Amino acid sequence: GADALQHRFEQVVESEQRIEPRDWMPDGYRATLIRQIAQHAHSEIIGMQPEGNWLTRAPSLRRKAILLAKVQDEAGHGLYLYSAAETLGVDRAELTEKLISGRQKYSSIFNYPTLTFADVGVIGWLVDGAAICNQVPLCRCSYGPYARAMVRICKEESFHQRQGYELLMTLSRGTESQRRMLQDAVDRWWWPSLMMFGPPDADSPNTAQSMAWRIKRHTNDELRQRFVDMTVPQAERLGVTLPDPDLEWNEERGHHDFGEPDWEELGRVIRGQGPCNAERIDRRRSAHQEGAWVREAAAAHAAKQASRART
Ligand code: FAQ
Repeated sequence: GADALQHRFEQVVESEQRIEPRDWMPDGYRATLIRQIAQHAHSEIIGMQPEGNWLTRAPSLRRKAILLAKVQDEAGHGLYLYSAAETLGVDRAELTEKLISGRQKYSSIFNYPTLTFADVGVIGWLVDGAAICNQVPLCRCSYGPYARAMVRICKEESFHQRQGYELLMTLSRGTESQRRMLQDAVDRWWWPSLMMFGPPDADSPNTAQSMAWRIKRHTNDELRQRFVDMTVPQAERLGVTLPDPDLEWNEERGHHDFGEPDWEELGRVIRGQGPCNAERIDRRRSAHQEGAWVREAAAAHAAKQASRART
């Protein structure tokens, strides 16, 4: 009966085995995964825009090839994640519709503008760095298809992070104005990167249940702390200052103390009022409309193949 199913589900989760698409799962578990995986997929797809903005203006052929590869990887990540969501009984077309009508979220970070080429490096270093911190534990998520998608995605994110750091290392060895450009990009992206981890634990309605289901493996604040600790020595090596006067090593805790991000700002960006929200969604909507003929042609082709196979 229902109790036996619930019991078996809990046993699988508690023994660190994986829940698979055909297994019984509580409705709330399914809904939470659809919400998180869809939001994650949308983030990868919308996340192509800020860096894509610099593809035609990369300073060298080498930088252009690297950036092109990275942006294409993000498209791939979006597609694996939509496929993982589809194993839960939703349809990718429906998820896209929810994104472009503003009914599903994507990461706040992609609503900030990319003003200089240094932003490309800083996105790799900080944004992909934060993504790795958040996503490595998701490789142990209790839902099999999501956990497995994360393994490959994390490998590619590591390459993204390295390319960003290497770009910034080059800038840091450059001219005075290149070093200023680097510092300016760090100043603009630091706080939004900390906000990627979500609201503080006390204001995070979903964390407790998602941890109990072993979808999330750490709280938002735990991961944010891990990210700060990981990033500080890298900033030192780059010779940049992280724009937080309260940032300092706390010997007793064995971690860095740091200041409070502007949570009001995160709330505004999540509600759609960030600097680039409207532009990002407009761009996504028009790309979707411009692609309508491709979807129609693919569907017509598939129908023709299927009818040939029958005869
Ligand atoms: N932005 O209760 P919680 C990438 C929402 S990395 C927007 O703490 P939860 C790689 C949250 O959905 C970025 N919304 O929620 C890349 C919830 O609203 P809801 C994507 C946010 O789910 C790099 C409400 O606030 N990564 O794409 C944000 O337990 C470079 C309450 O929050 C992922 O999605 C935010 N920052 O924890 C690509 C990772 N924070 O849905 C291109 C997977 C919170 O109830 C270029 N996701 N909200 O209406 C997660 O780990 C979690 O979903 C969190 C949020 C940690 C993001």
